[in-house]
Amino acid sequence: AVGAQAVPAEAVAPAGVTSLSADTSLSAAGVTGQAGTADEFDGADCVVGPGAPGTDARLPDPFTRNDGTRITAKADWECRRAEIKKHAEDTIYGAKPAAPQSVTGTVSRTGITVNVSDQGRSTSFSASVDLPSGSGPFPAVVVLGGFGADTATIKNSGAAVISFDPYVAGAEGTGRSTKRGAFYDLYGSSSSTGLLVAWGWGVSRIIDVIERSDGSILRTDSFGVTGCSRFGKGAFVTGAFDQRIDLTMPVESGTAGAPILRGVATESGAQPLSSGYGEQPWLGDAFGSHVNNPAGLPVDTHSVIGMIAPRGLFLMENPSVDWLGARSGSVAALAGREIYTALGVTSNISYVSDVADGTHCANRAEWRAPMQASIQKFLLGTGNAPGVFRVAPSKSGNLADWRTWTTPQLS
Ligand code: MCU
Repeated sequence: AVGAQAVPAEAVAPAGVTSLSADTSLSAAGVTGQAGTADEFDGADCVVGPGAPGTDARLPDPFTRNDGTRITAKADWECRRAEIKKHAEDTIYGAKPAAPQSVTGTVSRTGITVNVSDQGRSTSFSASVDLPSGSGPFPAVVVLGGFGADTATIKNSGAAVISFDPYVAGAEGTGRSTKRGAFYDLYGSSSSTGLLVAWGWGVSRIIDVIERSDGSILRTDSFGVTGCSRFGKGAFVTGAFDQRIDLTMPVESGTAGAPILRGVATESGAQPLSSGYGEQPWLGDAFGSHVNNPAGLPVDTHSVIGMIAPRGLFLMENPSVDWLGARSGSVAALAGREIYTALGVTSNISYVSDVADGTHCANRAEWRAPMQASIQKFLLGTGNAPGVFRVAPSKSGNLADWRTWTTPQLS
């Protein structure tokens, strides 16, 4: 097709094996938040020790390894993050499989097609593209779902919008053993992996196609993700599980999104864990045994924020709807910010919940400037990380109530 580029039908090298690019996850480029090449997830050569269940109603120490030692250097985060990822997969979300054997597709000015095969099974899906003004190539923000994301601000900031319907990757309304969508076409309808990882997997395959395109329309190295409500949960998990995403912007994600799971379990009016697990198969099947025992989780969402660190993160929450658990969201952000601080990039995380309009998924003026600054810094490489942290007084959690650990000075 005119304007479309075929992507070579080559197999994807396993993460950590490709020599295409240096690992920038904790390099200078990664720490300063510049867009750049990275693997889907680094840490393939880390030894992930056997983990133990959690034992505390407060947040586990993200800096203590599975073997009980504490990390001492920023460079240690890569392998600690790999341990956190394994725990998060095993107990909260379900596993995200290694990169599939083949991903091909096309990028045009209006759309992206994706064909994926793995272990003898194949599937395809597509997403639409809406370019900003200017000549490009442009960075792109993947918008999950059709509402609640400020696409005007994304485009005005100089990024393309990729609209992706997450339900093509993982449908809602199924049972846990009858899951449907492109992810489950490949990995089976009774896969124990929940929808949020399935949605993120879809975004990762879109990135595969862009990464291997000629880069004339969309940049091959600069990606963001956003979405509101259930798609805010999806944006959060998508960013955590793909380090090629330079900027993650979850909106009003609620239970199963950014708010600490230990917190929503007790926060007045917040969506209970049983509902977050049961309303849709968003979380992995394994979370079923933690619905009534969040203290037994070896990690919590502050550590999932640590999977995103040091990359750009802008969390947006709504204090007016109790169901959304914004107090637990503030604790996740405060605790997660300690990881950013330890890595020397405190301003790479922003959080804004002191918003006037209480309507769920409203387009809010308070979020525009930090969103624009985040896109400029993390996707275009201009200006400074916003480092905005504004918590609604009505839903302000106290980190000291939730931790016994201190934040290390990492070398
Ligand atoms: C906050 O996201 C969800 C919430 O978890 C659900 O309980 C509710 O039914 O839907 C919200 C949502 O996605 O709203 C658009």
